[in-house]
Amino acid sequence: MRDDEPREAACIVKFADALQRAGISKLVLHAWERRYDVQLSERTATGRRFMTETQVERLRLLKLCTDAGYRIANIISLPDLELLRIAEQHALRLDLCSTLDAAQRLDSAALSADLERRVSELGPLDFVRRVVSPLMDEIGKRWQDGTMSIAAEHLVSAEVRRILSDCLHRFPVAPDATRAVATTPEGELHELGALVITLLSRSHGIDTLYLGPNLPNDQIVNAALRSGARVVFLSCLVSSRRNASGPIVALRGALPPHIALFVGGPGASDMAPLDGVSIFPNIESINAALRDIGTAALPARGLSNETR
Ligand code: B12
Repeated sequence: MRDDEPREAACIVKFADALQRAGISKLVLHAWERRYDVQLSERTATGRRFMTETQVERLRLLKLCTDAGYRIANIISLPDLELLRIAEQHALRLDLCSTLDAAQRLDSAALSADLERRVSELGPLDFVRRVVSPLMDEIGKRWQDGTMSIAAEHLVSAEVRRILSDCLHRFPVAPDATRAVATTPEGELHELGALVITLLSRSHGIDTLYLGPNLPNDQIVNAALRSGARVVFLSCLVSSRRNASGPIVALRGALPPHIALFVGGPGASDMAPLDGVSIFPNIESINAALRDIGTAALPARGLSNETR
């Protein structure tokens, strides 16, 4: 080490190596530092440039995000964790090119083979996280900006639905397992979220019956009673926003107190707390509750909004 280099040699990176690892040129780095008045590198007392490991990683993430199409002006002040999330989402989308191409061509055989390969490589739960969620998000974007036909979206939705349904038998449940039903409220046609929660709850040993989407309240209550369910899982995307929480309050009122009502999905995330209804903002937040139900530790009246 030369005299003018800082002491913590282990976490410092020579300027040229840092630029190479981040994949950007000196010119671009200087332009970003000047234009946005940020410090992305350090200088020794004698003016020699270097970077810390943390700075190299930040620069690498900034480069990945700009490659993903984000404008540097919009991301330069984001925290590292947010940059990492964007970069990961982009990597997942890139990885889905073959799936999206097959969908765009309406090539059902290729689409099916592609998704089957992914589910067998990843297993059902990782398949949902790493394939279904980013894939359906991207399809939603393309559908909205008119670059993907409704037919292509329908083809993918049908194929994902088939594969997730096939996966249900991979989680056999004990005959005395806690029972549940999963569905979407009347008017809600988005069903993949309800299938995902069926799959996840079965992975926790809960015997969840998938009832399909768009079910009127009286049918939900009837199915829950006839199947001996202790929990009703409800997935809400658009309908709950439109109709506010009225139908969910009505469902809570119609269900006997010993049956818990768990509501989740994007349409539930901005719902006001409701007495006797557990609202989950995302799939991760329900894991602890599912573990409790799987081990039969469900409170008599079900949970309420403490999970928010
Ligand atoms: C596929 C799709 C459809 C298909 C659904 C087919 C099917 N068989 O399910 C069809 C064609 C029917 C459809 C119709 C419509 N759609 Co649509 N659709 C989508 C799309 C592209 C994907 C949805 C999806 O399946 N995602 C994958 C699943 C796995 O994700 P998810 O449901 O969010 O579930 C995850 C979490 O939310 C959570 N979760 C879900 N449920 C639950 C429940 C519990 C208890 C828990 C804990 C967690 C949980 O876990 C899952 C895994 O992480 C989305 C785009 C998007 N970005 O979501 C638009 C989208 C949802 N649709 C939209 C719209 C506007 C519509 C229509 C109104 C369009 C129209 N003009 O007709 C209709 C409404 C129909 C209706 N009445 O319900 C909008 C909703 C906007 C809004 N916020 O209100 C979106 C966001 C598209 C957009 N960018 O505008 N759609």
